[in-house]
Amino acid sequence: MANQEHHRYSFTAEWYDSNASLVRKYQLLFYDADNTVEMYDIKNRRLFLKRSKCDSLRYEDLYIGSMINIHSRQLTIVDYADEFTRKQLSQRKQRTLAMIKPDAIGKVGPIIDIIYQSKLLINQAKMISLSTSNAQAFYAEHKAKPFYDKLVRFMTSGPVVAMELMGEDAIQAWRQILGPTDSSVARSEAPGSIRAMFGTDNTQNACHGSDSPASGERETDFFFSKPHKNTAQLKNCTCCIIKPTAVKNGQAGEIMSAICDAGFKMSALEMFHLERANAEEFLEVYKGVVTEYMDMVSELCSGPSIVVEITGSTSMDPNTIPATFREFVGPSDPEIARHLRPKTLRARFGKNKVLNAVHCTDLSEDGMLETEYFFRILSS
Ligand code: 3AN
Repeated sequence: MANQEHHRYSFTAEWYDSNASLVRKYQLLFYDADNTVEMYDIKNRRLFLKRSKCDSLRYEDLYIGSMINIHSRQLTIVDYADEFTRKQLSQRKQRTLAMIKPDAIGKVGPIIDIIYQSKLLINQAKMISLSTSNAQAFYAEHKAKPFYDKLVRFMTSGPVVAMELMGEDAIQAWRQILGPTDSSVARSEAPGSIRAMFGTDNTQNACHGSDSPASGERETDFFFSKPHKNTAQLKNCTCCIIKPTAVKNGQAGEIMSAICDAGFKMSALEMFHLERANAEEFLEVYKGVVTEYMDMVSELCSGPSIVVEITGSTSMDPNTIPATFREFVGPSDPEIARHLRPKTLRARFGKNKVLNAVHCTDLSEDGMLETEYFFRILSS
C-alpha cells in the first residue's frame, strides 16, 4: 500500500429535491484512499456532507452522466469540477457500440459475462428488432458492397441487443474481444474471441463493434439518442430485474445464462437507471408489509439494473410462467435459499434479503403489469 498513489476527485453533481421541486447543485469530492465522499452546497457555499464513508460508490461509477447514490440520495454527475479530475477521467470515457447480432441472441448471457470480465462497463443496453430501413441506415457505409443486401436481411432476421460500452480505449478493447470479422479466420487466429466461439462466417459473426471514435459516437447515438421499439410481447410473461448490486458485481451475464439454461426465454431486455420515485412506485406493494422496504428502494435505485421480460420455451404452459420462474428464483432471503433450494438464482447469486440479486413478479396476475411498467411506461 505504501507506494500506491491516492487521489481526490472533484465533480459537480445535481440532486432533484422533490419537496422543493428544484435542482440542487453540489460539489462532490471522492477520496479513493478510503472510499469517502464529501459534499458542498454550491449555492449556499457551505459544507453539506462531511467526509464520510460510502462503500457502495466505486471509482468506475464516476463519469459524467452517471447516477450515483450517496446515503440514499440519488445524484447525477454533470461535470468535472477540476482539471485534475477532467484529465484523469476523460481518458477513460471512450464509448463504443457493441451489438449482439441475431445469430448470437441465444448467447446473450455468455457474451455479457465476457464484457463484465473485461474492464468495460455497460452503460446502456436494449433488445430491439431492427427494421429494414434502420439496418440499411446503420450499415450505409457498406451500401456499395456485394454483401450489403445479405447483411441487411440477416440483421433484420431476429432481435439484436445494442449496448453502449464505456472504458479506456473501449473501441480497441472491444474489437480485441470480438476477434477478426470472419469467424473462421477468428477460429484460427483468435480462438478465445467472441466471433471464434459464437460466429459462423463473415456475415453471421455474432457481434458488432464500432471501428473508430467517430463511429463509436455516431453508432451509440443511433441506438440510444432516439427511441427504438423494444421487443416486449407483454403477454404470457413475467418480469425479472437483475438488481444494481448484482449488475455492479458483474453477475448479470451468469444470471442470464442460468435463466436460459433453465429453459426460460428472454424476450425483451433493457438497462434502466431507475430514479428513486420510480423505485418507490414499483415496490409500493411491499410498503408497510416488508420491513426492508426502504432498503429495497435504495438498492433498486443505487445504479443500473437490467430488466428482462421472461417467457417460456414451447414446452412450458404460458399461464404458469410467473409461478415457475418464481420457483426458479427461490426464497427472497438467499440464506434460506442456500439451505432449502441451493440451485435457485438467489441461493447462487444473492447476499442477503435486500441484496438478493434478482426481483421477480410475486403474483401470477402481476407478471404482465410489472413487465408493462418497464417496457411500456418507462422504456424510452
Ligand atoms: P467489422 O464488423 O469487423 O468492423 P466491417 O465493418 O468490415 O467489419 O463489416 C461490417 C459487417 O459486414 C461485418 N460485421 C459483417 O457482418 C459484414 N461483412 C463484412 N465483410 C463481409 C464479407 N466479405 N462478406 C459478407 N459479409 C461481410
